Amino acid sequence: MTPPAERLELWHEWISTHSFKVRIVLAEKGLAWTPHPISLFEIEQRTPAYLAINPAGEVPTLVHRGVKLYDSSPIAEYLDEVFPEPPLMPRDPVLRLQARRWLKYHDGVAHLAVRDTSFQLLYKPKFSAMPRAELEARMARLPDEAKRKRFLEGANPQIDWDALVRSTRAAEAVADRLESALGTTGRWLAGDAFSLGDVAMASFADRVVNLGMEFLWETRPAAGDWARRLLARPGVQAACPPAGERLPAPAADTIAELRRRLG
Ligand SMILES: N[C@@H](CCC(=O)N[C@@H](CS)C(=O)NCC(=O)O)C(=O)O
Repeated sequence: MTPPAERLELWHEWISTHSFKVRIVLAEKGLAWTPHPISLFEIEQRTPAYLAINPAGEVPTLVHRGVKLYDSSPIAEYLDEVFPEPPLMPRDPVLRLQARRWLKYHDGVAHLAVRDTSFQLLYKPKFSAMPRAELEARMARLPDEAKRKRFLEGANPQIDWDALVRSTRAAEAVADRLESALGTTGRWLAGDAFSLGDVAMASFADRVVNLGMEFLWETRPAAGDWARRLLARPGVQAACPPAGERLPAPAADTIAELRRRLG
């Protein structure tokens, strides 16, 4: 039996893109972990019990050897250092740099494109189905005013088409970057071996499917091929949200209308 300090305890949300990254690393390395699900819809990230674990009120948090570890990209690198097999960082320093750049790009850019498209197409139907008073009571627990305001817009079930087109254009730019990189980096994003660079961008590939936006790959065949190979990996599959945790995909006519507006 694993001694308690050696156990990997993960506070996570199934549909959180940052949590997904850590779950993939755990699965690719065949590591067992103890799940502590945090519902972001219930704003459980702001309960006193969770703030005692992660004062920033974000998921994921990994606890290992009595240490609380924060921020998904540094956590992914930590796991790769402490559990080196199979390695998820290339040996070549230039390829290592590339893998780190994808981690940074995900957290700073790709994640935002996914967040904003998801808000319009996946979260709004869920938020707007909630009684307004309940939504307000939940959002009041968020200290960040901009975030609170953004989520309260979810009370309106109508898609904000300008916002959706803008965020889909941002997703197109991410897809362009994947396409041009895959023409030069090799089979994966940082060389010929699967690495943390691919782990970083896996949530983008996964969310494209959930959003019904596979049309992004139509003119970007290398990126589409990469996304399909990535999502077929057993480690990535094991890390994916179970069906019951996913938000329903948008209707086909919503995607058709989006494509019409994208031109
Ligand atoms: N820097 C953190 C960011 C994590 C993050 O933004 N998590 C989101 C879910 S994907 C979250 O917990 N949001 C809740 C909130 O901000 O209230 C990381 O890389 O892990």
